[in-house]
Amino acid sequence: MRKILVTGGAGFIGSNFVHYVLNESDVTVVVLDKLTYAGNPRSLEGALSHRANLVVGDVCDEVLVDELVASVDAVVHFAAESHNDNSLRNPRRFLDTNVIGTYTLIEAARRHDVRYHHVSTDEVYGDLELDDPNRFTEVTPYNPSSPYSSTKAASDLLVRAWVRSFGLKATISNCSNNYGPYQHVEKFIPRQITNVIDGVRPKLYGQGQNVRDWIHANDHSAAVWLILQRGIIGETYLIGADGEKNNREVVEAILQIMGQPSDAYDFVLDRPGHDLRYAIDSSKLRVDLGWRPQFSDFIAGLENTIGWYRENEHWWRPKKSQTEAMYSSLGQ
Ligand code: NAD
Ligand code: TDX
Repeated sequence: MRKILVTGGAGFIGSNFVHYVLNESDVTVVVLDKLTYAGNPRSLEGALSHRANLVVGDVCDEVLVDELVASVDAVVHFAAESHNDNSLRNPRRFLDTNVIGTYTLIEAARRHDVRYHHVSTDEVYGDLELDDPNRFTEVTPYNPSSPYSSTKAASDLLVRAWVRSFGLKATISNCSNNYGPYQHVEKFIPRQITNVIDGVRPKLYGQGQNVRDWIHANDHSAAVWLILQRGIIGETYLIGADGEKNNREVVEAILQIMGQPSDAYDFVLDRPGHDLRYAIDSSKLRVDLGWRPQFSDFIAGLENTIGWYRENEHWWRPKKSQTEAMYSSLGQ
């Protein structure tokens, strides 16, 4: 592999992956990103050079996608509408980008016989009871709950069908909740960190009992890079770092690290259809490809992330007031 196309490379995880690949290899990277409200070219600062360039455009643009895919050895598809709460208010964009965008990319990858890696989420499997001893595996049936997760599930199924029907050279990964620097302030952890910086109490949906399985974005990037090089065509790999925590525990940890009383939060209106618990069994990735998470200490990763938001207000401040206005209109 000499040159790869990374879609959504100005987003949270896509930009992390671009930095990772440039550090780990000699590969040249072309980023295709529409720069929606979620994309920020500043997340690629220090990456754009003779080995990486940014093309501003839409993954649904067939002509542009065809031209770019024809010029690379592999495609890694991160671009998506990624926020559940937005999908409940305005689902249409999720269908366009997540479903038609994926269709556009896999058609181009098929035409040009280019390796394709599809980045997806554990949310395609629905949710688990709090006391369920089982975790999601590669054979758990799909059962998505939200407009976001149903469009991601649809996109995964398109990829599987293109592998079987057309011999597309594809792999799929489904990862749990990511955290780390450069995450949009609409998401749970950065929203609460930046609220505390602003002297606002963190907001927990419902009773704060919902469980997410946290993984640092660097560990996700390392797993995707490994799958791209050593994954078996047609296979799905689950990515997770054994990081289950309920939302209350996460907010209490943020408050504690930021020097606030650990009960200084509020409960707000719950998310409709709110998935109760996600949990990943990543044995296949660990056994078959030898992957291990490097950020196994969640509190240390959170301290580092809080430090980044404290030092990089210029990055998140322009998005904060509009995001909070949206939440307050929903009673959240
Ligand atoms: P993000 O919202 O931070 O970034 C998405 C990026 O895609 C943005 O840069 C945006 O400008 C770009 N984009 C959106 N629509 C586009 C379009 N039509 N054409 C081109 N670019 C477009 O998302 P993220 O959290 O970095 O998620 C990246 C991927 O990882 C998504 O596919 C998501 O489903 C998946 N994922 C995310 C998580 C998580 O916890 N955030 C977990 C598992 C999987
Ligand atoms: O203010 C909040 N209060 C709160 O309690 C927000 C924004 C969220 N929450 C809860 C909802 C979830 O239980 O926190 C949890 C995490 O919420 P999000 O950050 O919105 O993430 P989630 O809905 O779990 O989805 C994330 O992980 C899977 C990503 O946004 C998806 O892109 C990914 O596929």
